[in-house]
Amino acid sequence: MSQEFFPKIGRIPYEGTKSKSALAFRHYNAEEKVGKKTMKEHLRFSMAYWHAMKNPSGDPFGVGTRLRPWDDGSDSVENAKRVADAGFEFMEKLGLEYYCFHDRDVAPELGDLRASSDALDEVAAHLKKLQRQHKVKLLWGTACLFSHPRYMQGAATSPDADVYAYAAAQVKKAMEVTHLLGGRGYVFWGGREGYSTLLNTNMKREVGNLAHFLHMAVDYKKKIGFKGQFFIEPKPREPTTHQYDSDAAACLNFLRENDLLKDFQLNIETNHATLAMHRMEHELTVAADAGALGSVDANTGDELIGWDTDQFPTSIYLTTQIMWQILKMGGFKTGGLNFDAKVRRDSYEPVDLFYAHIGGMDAFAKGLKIAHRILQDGDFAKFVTQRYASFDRGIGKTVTQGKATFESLEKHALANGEPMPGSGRQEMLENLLNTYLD
Ligand code: XLS
Ligand code: NI
Ligand code: NI
Repeated sequence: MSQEFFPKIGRIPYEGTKSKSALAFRHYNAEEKVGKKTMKEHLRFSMAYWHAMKNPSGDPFGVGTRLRPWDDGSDSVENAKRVADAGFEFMEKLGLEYYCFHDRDVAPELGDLRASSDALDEVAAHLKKLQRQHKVKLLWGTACLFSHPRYMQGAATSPDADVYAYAAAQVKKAMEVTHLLGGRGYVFWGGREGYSTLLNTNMKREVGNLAHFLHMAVDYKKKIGFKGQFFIEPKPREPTTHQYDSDAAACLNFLRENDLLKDFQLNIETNHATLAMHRMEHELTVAADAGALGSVDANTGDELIGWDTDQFPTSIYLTTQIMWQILKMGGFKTGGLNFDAKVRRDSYEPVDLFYAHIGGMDAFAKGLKIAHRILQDGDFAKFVTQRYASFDRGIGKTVTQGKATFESLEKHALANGEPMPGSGRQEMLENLLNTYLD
């Protein structure tokens, strides 16, 4: 290592729950087994390059506050490489095995497309070297199709064909780089894919163009032999008022309608679920039930603020529910837990980045252990099976098998008098869940 960016901080050790150190894990013990896999294999933690390395912590009312001695703010490739050096030192010290990036996080956007792509190639070669040196892998790559003014009215849903072409060129390059770096996946998040007023919008045309765009991406993926998984990341609004990928169900519908479901899974983010007025476990379940739960952007929102505050997840209740769904579907295959989260604006020192990730990793490690026990015990599964048992026998079974008719059900209803379902027992089940958190 030529230059050290976090000289006062060593590798973060696991010290167990008795530890009083703020720079140690209390639950995350990478090699410890939970069931058949190690914690590291279950959790597949990833650093979000844009938040950890590049975000200056500005807000709509104030400038950035963060001290980021690794970034001189210039557009040089030299600077981009130095930021990467800091990032990989950071990941190695935390034991983060994966990272995710947008093209414009890792390399500068320059005066024209050719120059930007060349810069990206140069930085990618450096990233490849760093991945080997630090034993870090790329979870997913993506293209930033939302910052530059050209994308103010959308990228793959822009009303302007030249902008659309530019976006395609950018995605093509970002896919090539993701492929070069052995990315496990590639994400499409459509922050500007949507509209703010129907007075100027042809929604059908925009959504149709988006479908064409994704089909071209699938074709190109095959052409270059990229084996990573494609993900769509739902979000209902912010920055755009009405985003087309508004929640898991809307994404699944779009994918099915456009014959794309076999090529895409979903990357579900907690704070986006909140903005869609769903609980995270709802979004995970909708995706998993369709066989399309791929990856998770691990963060959380503020209960009092209605936007994407991207906070680090520290609630064990939340991480338990997330890991419960992940274990239920048999664990991550290509996805992982990407900390799409940022430290608060007032947490401006580099060490705060460590505290934040340690907290998130520990919360998920604990959530994993609890979820594993819940599934082992099987009490919840037993309750739910029982609750629907009437569909496994008698008249219910004819419904399940698709053999019932309105006539047969009417006959049953007439013969059986007033029905009454069993208690839902919500409070008893909430109490039971709390016993696992003790
Ligand atoms: C923004 C999104 C974004 C994606 C990647 O809200 O979460 O960060 O994860 O483009
Ligand atoms: Ni995200
Ligand atoms: Ni987000």
